[in-house]
Amino acid sequence: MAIVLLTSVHTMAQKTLVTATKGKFLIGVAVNAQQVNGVNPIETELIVKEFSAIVAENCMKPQTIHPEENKYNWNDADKFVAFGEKNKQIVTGHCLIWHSQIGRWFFIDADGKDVTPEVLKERMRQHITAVVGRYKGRVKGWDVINEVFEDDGTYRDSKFYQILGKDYVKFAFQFAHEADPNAELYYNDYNVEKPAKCDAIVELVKGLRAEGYRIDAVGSQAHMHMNSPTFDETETSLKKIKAAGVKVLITEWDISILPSPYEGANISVNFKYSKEMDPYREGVPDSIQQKWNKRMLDMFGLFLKYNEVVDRVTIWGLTDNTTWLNNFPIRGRKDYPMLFDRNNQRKPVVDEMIKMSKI
Ligand code: 9MR
Repeated sequence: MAIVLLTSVHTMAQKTLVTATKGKFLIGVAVNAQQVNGVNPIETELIVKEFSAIVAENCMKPQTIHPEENKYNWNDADKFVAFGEKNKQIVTGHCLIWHSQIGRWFFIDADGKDVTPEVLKERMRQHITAVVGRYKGRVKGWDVINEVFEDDGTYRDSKFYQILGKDYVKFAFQFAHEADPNAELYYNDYNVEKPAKCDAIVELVKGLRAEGYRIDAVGSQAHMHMNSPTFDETETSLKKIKAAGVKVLITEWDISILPSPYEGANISVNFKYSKEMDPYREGVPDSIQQKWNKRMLDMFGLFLKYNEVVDRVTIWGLTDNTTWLNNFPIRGRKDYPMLFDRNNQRKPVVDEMIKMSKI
């Protein structure tokens, strides 16, 4: 009897979201450079055991991987891709073209003036060809372009847009496809739940597809707060993307438990620290924790409901220790948005998510 009991406890401990959601969607995690380098073996074990897909939190971004015109830093990105292969995880590349985290050199000539459209297009081609080409056949899909639109659906006034106009988006998809014709290609953005932004993305996707460009999915970053986006806004965005004929990827999911002065993920935004905005330094009160759990489960239930079109749900980080939200949009706070706590323990909400997944 005692043995049977032990076995069943052991089996229960083995259940993961990966197995529970099998056939529905992939469960991914963003891994940071320390994790890629295996600095903390407990974190490594969790990444391998609890997730079926990985994405690089930072090491493939233009500024990191291509800091100067003829200089590439492949070190961490190579390790990241090898890590996924070794552990039989699906590897996503993030991100090829983004207005942020990109060396200034990309847009200027030797005199510091904006380059011509031809030069910028050629730099995009070289960058994308080098990065996608290096991992050809090993990366399942790429966040080709990140954050093109403002929340009101207008084009972001980025250097790419200023120099090349809207066409920079097409160029990015074209070059990525040429570099690895078998790779999936994604459009990625935050606040996809905002109606005007979602509509703009859907229009873009339809236009690209009508012109014969490959685009497989819209990545909805899904950086969420306790009260926004609403459940209905989120569901509507999933429906709209589905209707556009592409898959949805939940690419950077987290729900901040802290009060926020800002809705969005534009990392140049920063607010001053105050104690009132950092209320849970000593721990999260039970009532708030329950509210967060419910919100996680509501959203996860929605992803499950749309699993026919949702291909992957990726959490933007592993533990509450390592989440970017401890420093955004206010530096030095204590947030609790991840599936694992500061002691690397799996939160009870994961068991609830596992139960929901089997229905
Ligand atoms: O989580 C990332 C953080 O560690 C970096 O400092 C930051 C700038 O590179 O980017 C964060 O990740 C962003 C992602 O690449 C794109 N969407 C918004 C994410 C959160 O800012």
